[in-house]
Amino acid sequence: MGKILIIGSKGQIGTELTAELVKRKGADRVVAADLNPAGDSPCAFEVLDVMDFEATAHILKQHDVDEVYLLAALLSATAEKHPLKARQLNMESLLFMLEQAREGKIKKMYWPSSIAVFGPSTPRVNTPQFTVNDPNTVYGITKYSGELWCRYYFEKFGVDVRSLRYPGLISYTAPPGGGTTDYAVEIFHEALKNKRYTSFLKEDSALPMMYMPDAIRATLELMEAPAEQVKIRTSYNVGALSFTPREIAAAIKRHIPDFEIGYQPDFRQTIADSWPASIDDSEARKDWGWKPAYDLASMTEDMLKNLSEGK
Ligand code: NAD
Ligand code: AKB
Repeated sequence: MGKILIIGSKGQIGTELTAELVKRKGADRVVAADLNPAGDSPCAFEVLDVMDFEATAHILKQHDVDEVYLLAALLSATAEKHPLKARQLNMESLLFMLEQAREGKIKKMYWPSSIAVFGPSTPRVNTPQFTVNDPNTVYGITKYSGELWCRYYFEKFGVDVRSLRYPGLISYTAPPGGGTTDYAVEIFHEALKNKRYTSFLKEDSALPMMYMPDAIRATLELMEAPAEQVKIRTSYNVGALSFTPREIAAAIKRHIPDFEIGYQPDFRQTIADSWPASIDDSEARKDWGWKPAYDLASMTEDMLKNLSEGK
């Protein structure tokens, strides 16, 4: 049996996905890779720039890889600052890996998309799976065109590529990597440290969010689903939570009564305004049984508990 390679393994998702894959499959079946070599790895680790295609192809061969999780990307806020770099990394790494799959060098791949594939003309509440997609951010444009490439390689060449449109992800293990939803992680750290947080989004700016244990489970459930159940080959809407900065602050205040929040919206507000407020994930529920476990109260309690214990 071939190995599983996670590219971008030191990021917010990669850290937890790598740990879970090692737990489920065994350390000898998993290889982690990232530009950033910091910290320990629970399995074999390679320092890799995925844009170095020769080195990436070499790692696929050297480790007998047959399944890839391609997580390396620039997220929404960083991508607005470095548009061409974002276009290059987010698109070309995907096309390189799709080509590897088309040539039979890997059997299966996962590539995450985002709620950023939607835009200002998309219905904002309970955003359907199939609707207007008119992203107006660099990041959203790369994610939406990436989705179309995934479907093209599936339909034309039979490449087994699977994808989820993650909402903003909340976790305590690794910091978020430069997105618009990062406030929903920062707020917990600041609440515990300083009992005060200044949000870069307005108090009533609702966005879809998900706790990381749900996101990791959704990813692995999709990857383990029989191929015929994976009917959408662009990317699946997956929902869990939807809240505003004011609502998450109130949830934290139930545990830390003297916590205070202030608001100083910056350029990320414009990005948030173009995204959905909540997501209709009925296709994912129907096709492969998606169901989130955490609501705002249970996510908040678990975040505060784990961060206070220094995890
Ligand atoms: P992150 O920024 O935390 O992690 C990305 C990792 O990729 C980092 O460890 C970085 O060092 C690595 N990386 C960057 N350039 C690289 C390169 N050239 N070669 C190898 N490694 C490189 O991002 P994340 O939050 O873990 O997101 C992972 C994926 O999930 C991205 O595609 C992102 O768009 C998507 N996503 C994330 C969220 C979220 O809320 N975290 C939501 C929607 C979609
Ligand atoms: C971001 O804010 O860029 C990400 C995402 C929702 O894709 N968290």
